[in-house]
Amino acid sequence: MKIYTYPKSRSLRVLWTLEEIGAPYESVKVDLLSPNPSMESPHPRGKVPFFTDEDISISETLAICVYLCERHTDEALYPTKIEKKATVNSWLSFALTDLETPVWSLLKQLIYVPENQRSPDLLNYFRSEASKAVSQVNLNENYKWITGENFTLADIFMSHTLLWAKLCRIPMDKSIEHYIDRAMNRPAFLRAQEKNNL
Ligand SMILES: N[C@@H](CCC(=O)N[C@@H](CS)C(=O)NCC(=O)O)C(=O)O
Repeated sequence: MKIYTYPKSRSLRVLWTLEEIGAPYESVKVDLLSPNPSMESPHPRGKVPFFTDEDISISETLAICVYLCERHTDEALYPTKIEKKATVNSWLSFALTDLETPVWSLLKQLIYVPENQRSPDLLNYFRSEASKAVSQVNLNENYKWITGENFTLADIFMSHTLLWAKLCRIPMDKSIEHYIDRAMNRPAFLRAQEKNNL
């Protein structure tokens, strides 16, 4: 299995999934932003993450992570029981739509647009949409992780997107900050982060 990566990008979510599963893999860092890349991503739109497993090629972070869980039948990370899977899928969908859309739009403005070229109206709009989505994350205090006792794929996507929101200084409850910290202190996350940022 080969995964194409770039530091501080979504490829971290795939490496984290692989580390949680404990599957062997090879990671290849691509030259994402260079005008003359020495290593390009084979992704059809030149992005990361991109993944290959013998004759299978997959783009899109969630599709790769679900493939990995199903390939390795990781029942805890991505349950097969339909009720549990539906709960994990609900959080995955929330993470990638309501939460990630404004957070990623805001992050891109802050990272790629020079300060003197940013539109205050646009920034305020993304900030308010991101704050609304973060305020809608109600963690159940009886649950260890977002869907219950087990750490799942939903925690990888939710905690990483909430981390992006935190980096954009979106206000959040202490309980959410603690949730992010607990997720990011998992040994699998720490190994994945180290590999992704090489
Ligand atoms: N929907 C895609 C988004 C992938 C994506 O936009 N990746 C960024 C890095 S986090 C990228 O490759 N950007 C470079 C580009 O758009 O050319 C996914 O979830 O995998």
